[in-house]
Amino acid sequence: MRCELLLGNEAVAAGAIDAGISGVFGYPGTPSTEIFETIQLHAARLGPVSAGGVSADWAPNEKVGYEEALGMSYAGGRCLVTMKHVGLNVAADPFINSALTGVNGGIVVAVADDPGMHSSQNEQDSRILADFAQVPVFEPSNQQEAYDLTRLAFEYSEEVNLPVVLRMVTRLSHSRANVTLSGDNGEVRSASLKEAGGKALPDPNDWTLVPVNARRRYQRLVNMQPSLVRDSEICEQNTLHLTGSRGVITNGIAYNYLREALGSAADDWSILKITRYPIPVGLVRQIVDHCDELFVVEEGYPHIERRLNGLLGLRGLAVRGKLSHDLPPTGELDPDIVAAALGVPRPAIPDAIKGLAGRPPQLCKGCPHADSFRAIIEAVQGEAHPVLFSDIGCYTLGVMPPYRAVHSCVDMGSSISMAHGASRMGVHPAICTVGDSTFGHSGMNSLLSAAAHDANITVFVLDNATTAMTGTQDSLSCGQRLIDIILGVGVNPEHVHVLEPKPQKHKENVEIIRRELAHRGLSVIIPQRSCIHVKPGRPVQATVGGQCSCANGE
Ligand SMILES: Cc1ncc(C[n+]2csc(CCOP(=O)(O)OP(=O)(O)O)c2C)c(N)n1
Ligand code: SF4
Repeated sequence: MRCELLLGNEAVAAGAIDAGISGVFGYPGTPSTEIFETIQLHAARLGPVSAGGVSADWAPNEKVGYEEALGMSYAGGRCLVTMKHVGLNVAADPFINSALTGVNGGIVVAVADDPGMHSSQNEQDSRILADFAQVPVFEPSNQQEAYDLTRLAFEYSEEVNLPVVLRMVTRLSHSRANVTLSGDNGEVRSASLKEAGGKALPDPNDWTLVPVNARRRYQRLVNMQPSLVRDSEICEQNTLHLTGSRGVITNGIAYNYLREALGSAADDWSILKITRYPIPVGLVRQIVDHCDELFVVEEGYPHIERRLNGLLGLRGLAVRGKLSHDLPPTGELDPDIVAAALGVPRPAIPDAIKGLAGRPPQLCKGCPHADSFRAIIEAVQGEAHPVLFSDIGCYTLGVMPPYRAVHSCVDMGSSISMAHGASRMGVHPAICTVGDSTFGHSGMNSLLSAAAHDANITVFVLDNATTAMTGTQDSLSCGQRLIDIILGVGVNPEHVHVLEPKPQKHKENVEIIRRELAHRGLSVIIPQRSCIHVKPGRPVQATVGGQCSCANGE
């Protein structure tokens, strides 16, 4: 046994290593990223997979990451898949279908939700997608549980032959607490590897989802649901404390807010803490029967509350929560909000954190995107209605003054397809800005379509040689490979240009952009300069057709 001060995300990583994973797969996204990065740090020490180590390479997107994990599971390895909540939308196809195939080596999908949208475009609740896929969810309320539940989730995944979702949220992912690890990484891990190892390949009929197999596998999934509910009811992680006639059903991090709000009065309240799903119906029934007044305090969507209310509500018992407007329907909870809803005195907030000044994000000084935006803005001057579609990355900050050069940001990879759609309505110039990592994530499919139809759009792939926004992880689609992809999907090389976004090159860059805006067809411009936080030595300047296409031929 040893004790370490860990982030929630680091605790998940430690749990996965100790559970004997052979691989971690995923795509960066706040607040999940440190899970993967922590395992990456240990991967070098653990050696190659063939020698009991861990494979830890970022995938180009969450769907690819999930499928790579599924392949490793097929071959008998335990895998952790990491992503932020919206990443699960991208991985939804293999995720939902893997509930039918089942797993061979255990799969745990660590998804970090972002209630309050600290760094996300929405605050969707991953429990809903897991419920949709009909797979179990484990939801830690603290760092120790993050470690313990990750290990347990691998065992349960193999026991029920299903992927298990581990739902994290920002506050848990990014706060630290002491975690007791079950021993020296090496010995616990080898025991887990032994337990997990030696699996025969599965029956191909179970993994080939043609209708005759898929119907059988879906029936298996549906038939399993009552036993999954029973497991939730009898597991020791779902705890029921019955005492007073006022009760609360709560989940994950919200349990901490509840404890803080109630303080020593917590002992007088009946509390059901749900840590494992499907919802433990029997435990819910007990607290409902016991209480005269029932609150549901849950972080995320009113998932449990909706189930309780059903269509008509519980007979004779008003359920108070988000749906009844006792708690706010959006944003994060906190002890103060919970105390107000329960009608108990509010916990005192230390003065030090009151009135902290906000720090709106902005492009770093010297950022290559700033020079790209300056050139684009000048080039479109004189155009009646330029529309500047954009995407998700540091460059989305081009929405702020002085640039105001971002008119849309919806989901990763959307800028090219949206520009393409708008061009079909006659919008000109239809411009889009997309980063190199986002391009590799899903933008390149959109470019394939734009190239096939020679869409009248001007695409800027802003190559800063990294996935900057999430902490400068490697990008799989920068430098020469980026250009090869662009040419490979069929964009006319005459309308592909590499620029150096620098003040000294501003004038010539503006000229090239103007020329391409005048072209009634597809152009791709690649402003290429490393993010200032990328270490020298990462990908070098690349060229179209082996020769730089900048106006001065450099
Ligand atoms: C589906 C999905 N996955 C992950 C993220 C997190 N995320 C936001 S931007 C980004 C990548 C940014 O890299 P790039 O496009 O190269 O732009 P840069 O930040 O380097 O300018 C990622 C991974 C997200 N918002 N949505
Ligand atoms: S991290 Fe890099 S890409 Fe992002 S704003 Fe700063 S310099 Fe620009």
